[in-house]
Amino acid sequence: MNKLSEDQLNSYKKDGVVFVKNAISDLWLDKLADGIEESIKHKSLTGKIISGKDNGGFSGDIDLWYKQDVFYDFFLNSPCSEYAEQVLNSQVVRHFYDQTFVKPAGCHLATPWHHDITFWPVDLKKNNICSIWITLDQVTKETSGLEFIKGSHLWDSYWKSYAPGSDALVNKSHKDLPDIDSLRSSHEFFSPEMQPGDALIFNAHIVHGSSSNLSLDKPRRAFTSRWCDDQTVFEDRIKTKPITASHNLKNGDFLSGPLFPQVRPNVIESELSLRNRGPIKLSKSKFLKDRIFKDLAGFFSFKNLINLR
Ligand SMILES: O=C(O)CCC(=O)C(=O)O
Repeated sequence: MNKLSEDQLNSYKKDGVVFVKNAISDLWLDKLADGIEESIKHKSLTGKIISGKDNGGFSGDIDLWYKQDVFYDFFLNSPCSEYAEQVLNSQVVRHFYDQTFVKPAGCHLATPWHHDITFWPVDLKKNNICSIWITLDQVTKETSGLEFIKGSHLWDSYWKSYAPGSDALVNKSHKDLPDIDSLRSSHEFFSPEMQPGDALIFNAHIVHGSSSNLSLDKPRRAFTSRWCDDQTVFEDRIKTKPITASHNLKNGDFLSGPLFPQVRPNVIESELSLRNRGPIKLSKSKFLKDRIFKDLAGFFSFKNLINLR
């Protein structure tokens, strides 16, 4: 068991974030690096949308495990599910999804202050989700290391969520975050210097962001895996992360099934059989249909992006 200390678990509870030195081995790091390189060359439809245009070379993708074996292997066999089990304080841990954030040297794109919970098709009150952000490169705040407002996971608000370079998932019914940078003296920030293989594990509600990559020679590659317990409830709201493969979940169901497989205390073979047969196919028509019915304006902004590429 990759055990977190009592102090680390207390930081997760109190601050909403915990730093884990050498969270994964060099072997996993090498595998992630290869996987990320491959994912940049062969972006999914959502990856193309997320990466956008004129974003200083920024590249991101989502649900990489659907088609790349290395990311499937990573969530099944890396220590991340063990970290998740401890911070979620749950015997049952499910893989929610994975995501990359790559800012090449000199990439001007910042990740705006945001919290993740409003991005996601889950009940805003019934979620126990953590993210594990792993850096593949040495980072400081200046080279786009992640920065957090300590304790902001306890703020009782739901904010508009901005992704780097895109406002496609901004739901106008949520509030604007206060201008964090002009109120720096009112908050306590956390942005550790990190080495390849170090991780930050954080709560779904914590406010975080990152600057552009000011390094002129080093890329900043990051990989996030996200994890939930068995009481997290599916709720498909407008402007939330699309689920691009077929599933049978209805609003009010617990997140489960082949797209959100249980990993701890054990895997459930019937949930893995879909992926074990080969890459999970994205359904472009389902993706576009979802967007049309859920959110007409959002559909047109996505469609324009797709057509432009
Ligand atoms: O890497 C970044 O800049 C953003 C990461 C992030 O927001 C996340 O993993 O939730």
